[in-house]
Amino acid sequence: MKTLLIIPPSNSDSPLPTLGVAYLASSLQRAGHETRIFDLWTEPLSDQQLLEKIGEYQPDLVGITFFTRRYSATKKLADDIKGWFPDKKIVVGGYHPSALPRETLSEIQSIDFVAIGEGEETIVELLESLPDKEWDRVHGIGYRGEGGAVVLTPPRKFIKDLDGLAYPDLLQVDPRKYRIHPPYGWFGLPLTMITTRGCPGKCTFCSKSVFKRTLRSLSPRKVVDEILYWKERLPVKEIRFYDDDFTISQKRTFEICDLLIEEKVNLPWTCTTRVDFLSRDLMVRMKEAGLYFITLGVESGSPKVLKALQKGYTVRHIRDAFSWAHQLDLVTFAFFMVGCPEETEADVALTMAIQKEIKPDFLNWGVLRVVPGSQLFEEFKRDHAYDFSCDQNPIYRQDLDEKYLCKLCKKGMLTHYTSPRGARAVLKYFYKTKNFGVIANGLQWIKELI
Ligand code: B12
Ligand code: SF4
Repeated sequence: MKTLLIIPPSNSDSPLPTLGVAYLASSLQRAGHETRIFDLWTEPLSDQQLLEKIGEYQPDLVGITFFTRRYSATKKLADDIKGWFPDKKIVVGGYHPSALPRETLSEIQSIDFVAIGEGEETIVELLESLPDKEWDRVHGIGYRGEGGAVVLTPPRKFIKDLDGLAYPDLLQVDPRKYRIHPPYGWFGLPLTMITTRGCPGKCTFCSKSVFKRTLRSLSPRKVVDEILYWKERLPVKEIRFYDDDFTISQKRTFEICDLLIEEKVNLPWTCTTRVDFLSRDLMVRMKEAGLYFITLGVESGSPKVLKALQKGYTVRHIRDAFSWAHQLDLVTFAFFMVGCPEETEADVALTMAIQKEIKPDFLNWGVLRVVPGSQLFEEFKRDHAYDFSCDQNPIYRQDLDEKYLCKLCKKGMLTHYTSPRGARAVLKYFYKTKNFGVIANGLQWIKELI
């Protein structure tokens, strides 16, 4: 049978391969089903082109990955496809429908099914259930039953052994089609990988609708085998681990580093993690194994706000992590947030102060927004209406003016990028990458900040 998977278009300026869809494709292929991916993020199609291409391919099932921030594009895709081909079944999956399955089916009538949670097994079973219309036996889905009432089947169990998964189909979700964007990609085309699923952390803003709080990981051997596999097939020049918290198990990270060295992988790499999931020894080993750039969530410099966000780390962890990273001459990227629970102007001042103290090379400030599947969203929806059709998540602090919060973000970023350290980091990036194509974008961005 044939499945068409679609990645909706996005105007995000930081495109990265959508690994979830790449995993679905390889899982379908392994089960013997032909699968095609239309990645409209990298290769937008006009309505006419899309209609013609679907008409030519004639899939039995159309699957669309659904991000909250791409609500309107996803709805339009489903509406168009159902309008052109009323008999084609459409399933959506991902964080948004996993958090809001009933709402998704009620709001978007063109969607036949929502997949809730991990999708590799669900999509194969759903596809195979279509001829006999036995989809009520498929766990982890929702659909409209008799009289239009939404039916949710029992939850899908997690795949126990992630090592058993086929490699994501990166020949279809092709990293070469993605523009490398600053401040990443110092050495060239990145191989993007996700090596863990689920996180026991309790951060209140983080969506847990798909992978929940149980940590599952690829074994170090599998991680390195996958790198070697893709290194032979794609002209990758570095690795970008985009796990939420790559070093969540320090023991596993040491083992990955040992293998990267042992197998002479020789690719520089970057990862994102939490400041308290690190030690100096681990960082030293990571650097020996090729780490050159580390992204760390700082969020706030206020102990009170860190506690309110249930981050589980302290300002001391932030200081230590940055100090080790500087000693090892790693490129550092810090994330900060404003508009947090219990945050006052004095707390924002503490965040500004910690930014100056820890001296990251690159940084980003964002306004805290509530995303479906997070603890904050559950609290928020009790008192506030929400509407995602505008492709934006509501700000958490409804008592504050959004423009004021955006201004704080701009201030935080401008303070840094006009400082010698920030300016030096940007110049170094351009010097190293010769990525001059993005200078115009950078200048536009600075203009907007001012
Ligand atoms: C890498 C990443 C990014 C990258 C790239 C995203 C991409 N192309 O995939 C970038 C940096 C661009 C990004 C941006 C943003 N992100 Co992001 N990101 C992630 C991250 C860390 C990994 C995604 C991933 O690859 N997961 C691994 C794969 C295997 O899982 P998956 O994608 O969920 O797919 C599985 C299932 O969901 C399901 N599935 C998915 N699609 C479909 C479709 C069908 C038909 C079926 C059946 C099943 C199915 O099956 C898949 C296999 O099991 C996740 C957190 C996480 N750990 O997942 C956050 C996450 C997805 N991001 C999030 C957010 C909030 C954002 C931003 C809004 C941040 C911001 N403030 O700008 C933007 C939005 C961008 C946009 N306009 O869409 C939230 C999403 C919450 C939500 N309700 O949508 C997450 C969950 C983080 C969190 N825990 O809160 N992100
Ligand atoms: S933000 Fe990171 S550490 Fe916190 S719960 Fe989410 S994944 Fe875990």
